[in-house]
Parts: sequence; structure tokens; C-alpha cells
Amino acid sequence: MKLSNFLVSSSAFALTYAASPSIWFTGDNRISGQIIKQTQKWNIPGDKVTGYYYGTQFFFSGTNEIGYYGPQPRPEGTTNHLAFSVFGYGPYSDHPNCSKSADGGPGVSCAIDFPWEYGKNYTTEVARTAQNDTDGSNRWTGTLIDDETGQRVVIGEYWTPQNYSLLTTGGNTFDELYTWEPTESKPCIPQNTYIGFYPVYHLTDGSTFTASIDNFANLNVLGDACARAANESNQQAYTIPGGFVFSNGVLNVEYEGHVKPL
Ligand SMILES: *[C@@H]1O[C@H](CO)[C@@H](O)[C@H](O)[C@H]1NC(C)=O
Ligand SMILES: *[C@@H]1O[C@H](CO)[C@@H](O)[C@H](O)[C@H]1NC(C)=O
Ligand SMILES: *[C@@H]1O[C@H](CO)[C@@H](O)[C@H](O)[C@H]1NC(C)=O
Ligand SMILES: *[C@@H]1O[C@H](CO)[C@@H](O)[C@H](O)[C@H]1NC(C)=O
Ligand SMILES: CC(=O)N[C@H]1CO[C@H](CO)[C@@H](O)[C@@H]1O
Repeated sequence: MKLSNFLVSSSAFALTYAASPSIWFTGDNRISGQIIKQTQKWNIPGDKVTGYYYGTQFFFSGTNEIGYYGPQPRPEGTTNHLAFSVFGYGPYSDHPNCSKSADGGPGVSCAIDFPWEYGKNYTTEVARTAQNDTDGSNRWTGTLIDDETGQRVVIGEYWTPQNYSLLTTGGNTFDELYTWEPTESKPCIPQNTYIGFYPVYHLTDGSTFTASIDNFANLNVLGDACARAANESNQQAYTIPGGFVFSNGVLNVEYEGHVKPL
């Protein structure tokens, strides 16, 4: 899913979702275009399921171009996943974890299977790691950091041309159920939780800016049988000190077993 800075769009799913829950962060226009690194700390406590992508979006200043990064959980016995993408015409990569195109359009998609662990704190970051002063292009690296050990794992790397500029503040984290098929015995979306902390933006002058929450979007979608039965979204979100929680399938305990798939 790609959410632009100016209009909210979404790809068509096999589900009834018009859009995913999303948390928008506060920005500061005075430092737009001076940001060379954006990080987000997170923790996915458990419920080892497939289907969710917790993506954090960043914007290239003065353009309508975006990128995003974040984790995707996987079931027990398989390896968890991480993605890092950029959209639009111009970006390119020859990194082994990356390929041309993003969400079916122009751009670059990078991804790795990596055994990040449930219940542990990690930080994902996008950072400018090289620049070409001749043509003004920038190289961006997506990295997973283990908060406990400091171990860094590169998800991927791509270049953007000069007209992509540096990054803005703002942006969002979304809670996307990108694949899901209701069944008779499991008519409601899988349970899964993402704990996210406020993104931190690093400026060219070495200073940092920590965002807080600006607003919540799309928390009213009655996308599954449990939500319809409760007349309440089954993808909820709330704040905690320094961050927020996306809680999916909260209604299942009460409603699953009593509702039929839509
Ligand atoms: C940047 O330049 C490329 C051509 O190199 C063009 O295709 C693209 O649309 C431009 N993107 C922006 C954001 O201006
Ligand atoms: C993760 O970070 C949070 C916030 O800093 C902290 O309260 C929590 O104890 C940490 N959890 C682990 C498992 O280290
Ligand atoms: C920088 O860009 C110029 C012009 O596109 C290119 O000729 C040169 O090889 C680039 N330098 C590096 C180090 O990639
Ligand atoms: C469902 O909830 C909405 C708002 O949350 C309310 O306006 C509506 O009346 C409710 N529908 C029913 C059938 O309770
Ligand atoms: C899963 C995978 O292909 N990982 C590769 C990503 O790229 C780095 C190099 O930066 C390789 O070391 C990994 O093996």
C-alpha cells in the first residue's frame, strides 16, 4: 500500500478494506528537506501469523515521492520478513536484496527474510549513506537494528536522483493486512499487535527531531465478520507513552465462534 502525502490511496484487496489504519506523525516545515535519517523503534509481541505489514512511510521533500520500510510477521517455523521500498521514476539499485518496481509501479523494492524475534525491541531506519556531488544523487540504506545487541542488518539499498532531494518530517505508520482469506472456522482477521515508537529524524547539521502523533486515520473500517457483529473496527489503535499500539483481531475472543464469514 502507498499513502501519498497529499491524497490517500489504496490498492484493491481481496478483502473489503478500503484503507488501512494509519497513524500520522507531527512534522516541522522548518526542517523539511534537511533530513538524512529517519528511525522507528518497534516490538511485535507475538501471535505468529502472516498477512500484516507495519510500514513506516517517509517523504522526499518538495515532491510527491515516498518510500517505506518495516517488518512483516510470519508463522512459527518460518522466517520473518522485512521490506524497504521507494516509489516513482528515477530511483535505481544494483543491491542483491532489491529489484526494480514497487507495488506494481515504478520504483525499487528491497526485502529480506530475517529471523527477528517476537517480543524483542528493534529499530528500523532509512539513512542516506552516500552521495554523488557531481549529479546530486543520494544512496539510501534500509537497516534493521537489534536494540539489545546493536547488530545491524541491511534490508536493501537504492539511489535516488537529485530531484528527489532529502526527506521531510511527518509521515506515518500503517497497519496493512495485505493478504487474508476468511474461512468458516476463522471468519475474522488474524490477531497481531505492533508496538511502535515515535519516529526520530536526523538532520544534516547533526541535530534530531522526535515526532509525536498528529492523528489517527481509518480506524472505523468494519472489514471482517467480528467487526460487523460488534459494529466496531477489529483493527484498533491507541497511544502509549512515547508511541502507539496497533491491535488487530481484538474482537476475536468475544465474537469468533459466533459469527460466519462475510
Ligand atoms: C526526477 O527525474 C526523472 C528523470 O530523471 C523523472 O522521470 C522523474 O519524474 C523526476 N521526479 C521528480 C520527483 O521530480
Ligand atoms: C522495549 O523498549 C521499551 C521502551 O523503551 C521498554 O519499556 C521495554 O522494556 C523494552 N522491552 C524489551 C524486551 O527490552
Ligand atoms: C557520480 O555521477 C556522475 C554523473 O552521473 C558519474 O559519472 C559518476 O560515476 C558518479 N560517481 C560515483 C562515485 O558513482
Ligand atoms: C454503529 O456505530 C456507528 C458509529 O460508531 C453508529 O452511528 C451506528 O448507529 C451504529 N449502528 C448500529 C446498528 O448500532
Ligand atoms: C536475504 C538476503 O539476500 N540478504 C542479503 C542482503 O544483502 C546483504 C549485503 O548487503 C547480504 O549480506 C545478505 O545476504
